[in-house]
Amino acid sequence: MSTPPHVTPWWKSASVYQIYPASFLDANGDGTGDLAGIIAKLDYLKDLGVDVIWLSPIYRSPLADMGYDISDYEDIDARYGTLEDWDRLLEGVHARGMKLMMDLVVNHTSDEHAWFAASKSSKNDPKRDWYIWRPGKIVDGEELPPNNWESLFSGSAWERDSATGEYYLHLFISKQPDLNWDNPVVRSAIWDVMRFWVRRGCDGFRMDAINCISKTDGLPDAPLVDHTQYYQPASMYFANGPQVHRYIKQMHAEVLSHHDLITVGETPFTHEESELAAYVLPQNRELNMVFHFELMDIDSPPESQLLRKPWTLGELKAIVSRWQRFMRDDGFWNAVYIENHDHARSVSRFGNDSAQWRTVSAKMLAVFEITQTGTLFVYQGQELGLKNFPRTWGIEEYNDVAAQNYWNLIKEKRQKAQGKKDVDMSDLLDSFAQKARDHARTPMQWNAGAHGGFTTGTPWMRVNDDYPEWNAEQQIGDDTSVHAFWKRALKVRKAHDVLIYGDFVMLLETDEQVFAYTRNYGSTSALVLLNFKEGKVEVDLGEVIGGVARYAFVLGNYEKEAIGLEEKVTLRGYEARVYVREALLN
Ligand code: TEU
Repeated sequence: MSTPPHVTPWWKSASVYQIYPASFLDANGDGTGDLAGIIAKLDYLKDLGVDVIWLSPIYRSPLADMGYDISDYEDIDARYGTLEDWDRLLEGVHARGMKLMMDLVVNHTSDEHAWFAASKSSKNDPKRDWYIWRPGKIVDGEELPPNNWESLFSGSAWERDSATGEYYLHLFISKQPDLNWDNPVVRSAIWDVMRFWVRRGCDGFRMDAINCISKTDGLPDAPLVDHTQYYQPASMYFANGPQVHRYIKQMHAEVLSHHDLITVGETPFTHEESELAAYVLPQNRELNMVFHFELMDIDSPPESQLLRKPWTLGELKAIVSRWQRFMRDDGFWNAVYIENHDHARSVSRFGNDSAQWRTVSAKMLAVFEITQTGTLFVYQGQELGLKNFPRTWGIEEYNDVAAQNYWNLIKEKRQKAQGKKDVDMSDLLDSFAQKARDHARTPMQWNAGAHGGFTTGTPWMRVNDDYPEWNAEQQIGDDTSVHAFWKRALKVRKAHDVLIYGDFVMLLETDEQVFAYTRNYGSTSALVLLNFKEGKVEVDLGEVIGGVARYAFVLGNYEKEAIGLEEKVTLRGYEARVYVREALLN
């Protein structure tokens, strides 16, 4: 049994809800969601049990990567509203006892940011060194980019600027030039941006690609792994780089330490626990927690997150159990999530989105999340069991620059290899139908009206076809809905500290159908049983936990009323159950 932690900051027990503003609710009919739309739904969020709202970027942006390309950190994009709307939003959030967390995107800016315009204007501009500029490399008389790094969104990670003949680094698209964090003036400009929002009242930050801010000195060529092209994946030279912890410690000293904020770093390209421990362990004074990518990468082959590889429950169990137990006693704290704006819908990915199993498997995944230790993250629409849009939608429905660029790259390669324009791309559409980021970005389905009640205009992105029968209004009125279940599940989590803070003991380790674990906290234990498949399955608890006495039912996705616990339990398709037991004192 573990000892309760001495200090339990508020953000540990928080349920965070991520809003993707463009797709949440459009209040002014222009087809894009806005701050006024979010304000209109604050009661909906409060009623669900949300403690913290995380807003994906709403700053001024050309939206080349949906706002993760910021052209002014201290203003709201007109599509979303104004700074005054943001103040009203904050007021509404705080009035309901919730908190507001902003997305901090400071690995890069937009190429339309004034900082970059100055940087680009001349080699002698004082801001030249705010970004990462290098001359090209001459190989056999031909000019190549400074190194062979591949952009995360396909092609070279360098863009040549004809005015000065130099290249700038962009790990993401060319409209997202990387800031030069090695320049102390850049860092202090970033601390100022953070202070601006903290002063205005925000309660914390989700930090985009924060482990990518320090690049390896000399920017060496990446090893050759993809023989079909010149550009190579280079995360070993930009993820968790040499100065990253120095810079985040400085951020902590300059900004974070002066306030009571929630901070979560996004840390892609990293599966190694020890690597991430450095960001999170309290004595390091960096961040509260990070989003590790091991679970999100479970079904991706190395070449792209947009492709699919099969995964087993055994792999998922091993990943979850490792992170759940990792350095608990030293204060490592998890961020628990299975869905966000960069991934396909969890019910389609980890559950079963067929008509028969969608509701029950979405609820099972809710139990899976709320019974893990860590701060809980729910993505908009997850509380309704929203699923991927259908395979029948063509490539024109995929708006995301990641999907578009990857599609074009593969198409060009095929055209070249086959010597014809018309090439078969259906296999890639199969993959996209399962893995593209676009699935998470379709508009929220509020009701059965036109465009799911998301907008009175033309939505910036098509609403999933199922909105007439699958929407918030219909679910709120139905006690058996996914929404009603999430609401109950979030309450159950809050009522049982063992679910938030307890340790994690995996049972039935090699079972490929059932994920079962116990959690222990002080004198309380919880038992969690999750069937990840359609078929019924029997579990002999007598064998695994040596008896079921005094376990009380607290949550299940089949019946609402208590189901007693027998030593031999039969779990139905995608069934999930949670039991809690108080130890007998003496
Ligand atoms: O994502 C960082 C990231 O590396 C990935 O999750 C990325 O989406 C993936 O590699 C693409 O296939 C963050 C944001 O969450 C994402 O939306 C942005 O596009 C990206 O940074 C750039 O700001």
